[in-house]
Amino acid sequence: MSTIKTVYAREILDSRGNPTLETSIWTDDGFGAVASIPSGASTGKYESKELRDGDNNRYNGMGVLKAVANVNLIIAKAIIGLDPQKQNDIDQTLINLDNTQDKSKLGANAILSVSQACFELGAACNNLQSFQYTSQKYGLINPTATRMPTPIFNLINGGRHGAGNLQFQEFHCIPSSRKLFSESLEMGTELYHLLKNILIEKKAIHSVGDEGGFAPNLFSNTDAIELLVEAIETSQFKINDDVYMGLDIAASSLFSNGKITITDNKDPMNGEQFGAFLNDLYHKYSLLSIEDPFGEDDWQSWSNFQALMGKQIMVVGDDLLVTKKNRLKQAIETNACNAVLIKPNQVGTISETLQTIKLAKENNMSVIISHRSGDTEEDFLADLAVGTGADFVKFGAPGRGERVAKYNRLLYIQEFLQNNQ
Ligand code: 2PG
Ligand code: MG
Repeated sequence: MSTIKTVYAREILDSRGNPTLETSIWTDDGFGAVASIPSGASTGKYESKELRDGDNNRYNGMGVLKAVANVNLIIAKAIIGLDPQKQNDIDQTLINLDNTQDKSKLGANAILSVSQACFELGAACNNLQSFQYTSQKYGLINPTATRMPTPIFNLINGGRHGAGNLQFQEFHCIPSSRKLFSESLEMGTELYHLLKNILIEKKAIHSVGDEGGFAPNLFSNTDAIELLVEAIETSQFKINDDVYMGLDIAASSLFSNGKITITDNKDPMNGEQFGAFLNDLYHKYSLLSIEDPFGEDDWQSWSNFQALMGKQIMVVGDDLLVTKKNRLKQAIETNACNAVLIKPNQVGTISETLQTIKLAKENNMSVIISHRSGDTEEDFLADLAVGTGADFVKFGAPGRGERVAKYNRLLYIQEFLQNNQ
């Protein structure tokens, strides 16, 4: 049996130029794994907390040297000698060591970097790739090249991710799940380039936001949807057949005193009015999914919306659920949504992430594995998505290194599966 011999964390940079952790773990018999951790901008109130130094003399207070020290000096001692394949034991050790509800003592960033590196190390010790290890260990699916997750491409970035004036955070193109992953990637990329040309022709801003999508200044959010329609209509693909559209409203950042103000409507709207507005958008554009249409505490609006729209579209809980099993349970009980966004750093360990995925699947909810707006060249999420049989992945636009690292990993996995079946 391999046991953990060395644990070493260091500070690296993420795609926004902010520090994050990279943790390497080795076994006594020479296996090793490295994991780096992303960071969100539109973070949910109920997420586990990343630990930042708050020292304004370094990286505007965003340094993670305290979290690094927590790994190297505290966590290392507790997990050296353990079997990296015992993921639940390792994660429980981390949870006990931290002993807070939101992992704020050691930092969810410190804890996840270790949890994820251990998971990848467990795969390495078995001479398996992480997606194979995931599917074998948790028995959620037997991956094949034709059962890969469908990519959700975030082609226009607004809200906290773009410097433009759009209130909605993300405008998605979603290929039909009939397509092979490689065909979907080709489609997403073709639409990405067409959209760029359209913006150039309109003399609009075509520089990109945090997730690689364009961040133009437009009159309204509906205009951004119209741009996606134009790109699709210019392409060889048929709208609502080959390709669909979706939105992440990220409404927690937009509602204030129970009302949302957007440039599409001259008056602020309450939850009910905004639900009706989104219903109209659905009828006009046949959207496939809408993420975070309401704030994370507005359970009633969520349930009303799910009752109204849940049969037609994916109602996706991100900030609402923060990848936590107890919040997902509440959503199931209150019928608040029918799809869950999974971001391991919202909860802080891989075991807890897998428990949430399992609960979602048991309740026939769609599962979407998601990056964060600040991310690294880490590609583990691609393996997690394939290994758990997730329905979708949301890894941003097909541009920028930290986004394509994950799409490229999916390409590799598809090819591997095609050649080994
Ligand atoms: C989201 C995410 C990722 P952030 O809201 O879905 O796209 O953004 O990482 O900023 O929370
Ligand atoms: Mg979101």
